[in-house]
Amino acid sequence: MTLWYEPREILIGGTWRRTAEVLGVEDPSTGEIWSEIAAGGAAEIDEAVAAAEAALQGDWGRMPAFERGRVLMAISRKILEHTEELAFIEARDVGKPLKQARADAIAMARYFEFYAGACDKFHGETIPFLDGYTVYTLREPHGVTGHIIPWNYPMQILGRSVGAALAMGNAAVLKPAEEASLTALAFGRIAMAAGLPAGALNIVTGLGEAAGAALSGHRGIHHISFTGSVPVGQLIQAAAARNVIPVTLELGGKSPQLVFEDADLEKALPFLVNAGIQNAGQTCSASSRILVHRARYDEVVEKMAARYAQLRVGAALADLDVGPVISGKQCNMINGMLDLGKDLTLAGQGVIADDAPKGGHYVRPTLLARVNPDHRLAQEEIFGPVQVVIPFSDEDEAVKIANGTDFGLVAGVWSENGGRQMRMAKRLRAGQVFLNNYGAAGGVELPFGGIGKSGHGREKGFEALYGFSVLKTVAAHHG
Ligand code: TXE
Repeated sequence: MTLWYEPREILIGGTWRRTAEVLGVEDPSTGEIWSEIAAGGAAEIDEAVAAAEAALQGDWGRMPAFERGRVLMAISRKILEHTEELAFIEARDVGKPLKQARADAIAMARYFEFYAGACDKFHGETIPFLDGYTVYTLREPHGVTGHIIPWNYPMQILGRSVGAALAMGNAAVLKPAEEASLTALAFGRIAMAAGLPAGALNIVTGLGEAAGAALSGHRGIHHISFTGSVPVGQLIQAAAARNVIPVTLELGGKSPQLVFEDADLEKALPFLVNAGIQNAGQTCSASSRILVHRARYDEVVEKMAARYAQLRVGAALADLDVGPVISGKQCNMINGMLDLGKDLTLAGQGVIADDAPKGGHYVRPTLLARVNPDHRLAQEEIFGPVQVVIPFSDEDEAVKIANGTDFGLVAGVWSENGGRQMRMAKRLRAGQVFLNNYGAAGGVELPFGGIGKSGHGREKGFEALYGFSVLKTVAAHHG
């Protein structure tokens, strides 16, 4: 394994450079510091924004759409050439099992492939108007786009956000999460080697309060996309309001899966559990609430509990079912939430492997039954491998419980009744509804985003291109 990147460097205007200060990076599997990143701040963000603006005025801004597509496609291919290295780095940095990290690298390549093909196929239109006029619209980039991404899926979120922004011809400034910046930096090397012009992508690592705040409040950016916590999302939206720029927020959720009495349980079961424990539950679209019709309630709890008993937790490179959570802070937060559930029915738990390193941040996957829908564990995002199972009696009650949180990101429905599927799809408050599946295999084509405190704006798919471009109307009077 060659670690072919230098994590203490940031990328500005096509040049890699160091900062005066560095930050230690912890391996969540061991609790040891295994790397360092540059601690960028306001000065580096200023330079990155200026470099992005210069790229828009230069080679990148003048590049024809089809050539942008070729560059994005070259990036996609290079990511695939480095899948194993990227997966290794991500597994150590985030703590996710190697197979999940590998899937994330492949998904990042797929985003660039998808958006490569879209570059020269997304355009304006002509509008019939008065005699003597020709009216048409132009789809243009916003200009400089800011991207603040979290640590749970660094590669996937980079792919969906930066991929779509570059496809529309924006120049991006990316601020990865301080906990897990290394694959973003490795991606920077890949993008430059694939021929992305200098300044089209700039990467500044550093703390959220420093580099992140400087980027979101910068007067030189024209759009900001953010994935992370609700409180920081509120700060980002306030900063965007001051500069009157558009903002895309993806802030997590409390996503339910509804299991009706006619559900095909054998098909549903793997999805019910996996959607709660994947990436140790640190997934914005994690299904942390399982709502089950009373007629099948005991059966579902029993079968889910049996799966939980088989779950093995260990170091990322041991590649078990579940890895550690990202940090001691996150671990304490999850355990604090679990303390609130001491009076609830503990239905099932996974097992921490004997050889899991002692300093790692391990949490036993936990299934809690007979939870009141108003309980804090059924209302607040836990962001750990914890699921609650709630009973319901009919469709109306199921919808009331499902829609009864501040969030609205994803919902899943398990039923063999076609009419019910359609009714649920309409009544559930969520940005994505999955019928007899959950997550639709992570498809990059599927628009994604939330309602309520889950945020607003849509990423992924063709829909993201609307968000990362602006429409100009041209009306020519020619007699
Ligand atoms: O998020 P933060 P944290 C939720 C989840 C988790 C909680 C806390 O519930 O337990 O948030 O996680 C940058 N100005 N999600 O503390 O702080 C930061 O550097 C500008 C859900 O990690 O929101 C990082 O790059 N930027 C979620 C990014 O924001 C700032 C994914 C996310 O960090 C900033 C992650 C500031 N003042 C957490 N402060 C999801 N939707 O999937 C921090 N940042």
